[in-house]
Amino acid sequence: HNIPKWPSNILKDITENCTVIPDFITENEEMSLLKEIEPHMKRLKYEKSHWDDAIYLYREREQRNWNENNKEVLSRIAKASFPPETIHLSYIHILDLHKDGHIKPHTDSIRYCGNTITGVSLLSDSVMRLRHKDEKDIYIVDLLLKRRSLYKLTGIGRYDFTHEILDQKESNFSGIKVQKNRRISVICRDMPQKEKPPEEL
Ligand code: AKG
Repeated sequence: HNIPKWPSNILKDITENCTVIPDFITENEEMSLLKEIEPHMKRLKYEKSHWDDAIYLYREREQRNWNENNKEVLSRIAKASFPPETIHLSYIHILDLHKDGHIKPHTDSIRYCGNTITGVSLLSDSVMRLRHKDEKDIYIVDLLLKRRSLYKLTGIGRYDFTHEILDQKESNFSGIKVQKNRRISVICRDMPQKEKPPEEL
């Protein structure tokens, strides 16, 4: 993490709740995931813009069924990221970002995502930038997402900060250029919190 002087409560929350585990999967596990992802993905065309205009040059799909090896990896991701008993979505979101693509600052809608977003990065390193929603040029954290690492966003990083993936020209971390190529992320989310039942009259 790359953090300027911040109020200690924000700093503590973001440091505890927005984490990256390097080498979360092995090269073999990365290959095994790609083998199951690529045949479907390569039939799709890269899109220039997303329905809410958050992503540039990407293709995506959701996958529910996986082979046994990959299932094991996916359950390790869930175990590392969600508190026990959390119900996470059974569809895994797979996002293929072109070398020249990027993801603009956004927060995931509470209609589709609960408290946690977690993802493993395949094929390329990249930089994820978190910006505070009200102080977007002051409270900024960059996370280096190395190939095969697992990131997790929860707490204020999920709700009070936007996240984005920098385009290749801007991809620097601690002053060092990060080579961003085509990147595939395998993303898990927990279920949105159920709405409170209406109060009885
Ligand atoms: C999201 O799921 O909201 C993202 O921005 C995905 C980030 C990623 O590619 O890992």
